[in-house]
Amino acid sequence: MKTVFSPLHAGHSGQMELVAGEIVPGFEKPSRAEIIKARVETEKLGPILPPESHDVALAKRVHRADYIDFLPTVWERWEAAGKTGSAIPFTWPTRGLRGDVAPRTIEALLGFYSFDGGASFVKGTWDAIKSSHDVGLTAAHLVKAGERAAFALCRPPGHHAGAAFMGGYCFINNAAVAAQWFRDQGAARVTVLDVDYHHGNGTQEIFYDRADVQVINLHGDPMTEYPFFLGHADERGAGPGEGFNHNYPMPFGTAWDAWSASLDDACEKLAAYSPDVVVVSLGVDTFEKDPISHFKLKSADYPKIGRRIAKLNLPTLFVMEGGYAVDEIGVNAVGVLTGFEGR
Ligand code: 6XA
Ligand code: ZN
Repeated sequence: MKTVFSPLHAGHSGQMELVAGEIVPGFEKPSRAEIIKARVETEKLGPILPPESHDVALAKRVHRADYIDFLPTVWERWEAAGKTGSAIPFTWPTRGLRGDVAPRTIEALLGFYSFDGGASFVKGTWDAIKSSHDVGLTAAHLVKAGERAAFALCRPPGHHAGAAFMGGYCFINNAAVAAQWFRDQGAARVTVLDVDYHHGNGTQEIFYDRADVQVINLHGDPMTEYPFFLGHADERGAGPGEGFNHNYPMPFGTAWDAWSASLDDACEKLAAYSPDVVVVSLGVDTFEKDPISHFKLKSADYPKIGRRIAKLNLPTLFVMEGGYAVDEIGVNAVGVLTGFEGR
């Protein structure tokens, strides 16, 4: 399997995040991608290719244009306002406030275009976002060209990013952009299968009222787990999309037996939908030692995930999302891919 990777991810480094009352160094750090890349090499998964540049007009197929146009301007506006450190949002247009009027200052716009204080900017952030977008689309091209599967080693991740907001380390929703691109290239139906520990609220929002992209999420129950405000089992899609969104919220402590039962059920729904291509939002923060998550999967479980997905026998794009147990992130993420390849 070919991997697409860009060194430009590394400029998104040293950013702070707001989490549960504290401003802390981001768990989403460059070593994550570097360790996965090193494991791709030692496991001889296949060639590692640089991304080709793709127009962000493709991202605007699933994101609002004004949101995508805002992202490259953040850091220069932040510096022009005399600020340093990390650009972190702090005020959000929740219920009872105006979410329809874009304010003018950078500190206000950060809140306007986000849902939490978890996606923050430093100087190299936009270049990393753009490279991650390019990585996802370049890998999608490989699958379109006939590869059975490809691995988009995206960083930053994407699945929390909605049509017009960032959050949870995510800016552009790489998996959603790729799914839409496959549709635009002629795929009749596409499934996004999200196995990250956290609910992919952005992907769900983007495709919620559509029947042409099935979205399936396995994740920590939002009653107790981030992102808290989406991801319940009764969210099944709306209008023409009714019945094409499937959520599998699971409690803290969930281990392989229960998790894989959800995966089996999800794969049955996926197979019944009969998509032309599958986009896997591949997070490995389901791991028992993940520092911010509460499932109990073991390293030996990840190849089993890959084998189950391979049984679908469909063209498959793997898009990297979360995973913060850095020492094991390479073993676990690449374990899914080697499992997919039957080894
Ligand atoms: C709160 C936790 C963000 C989780 C990000 C993630 N700052 N999403 O891994 O999949
Ligand atoms: Zn996650």
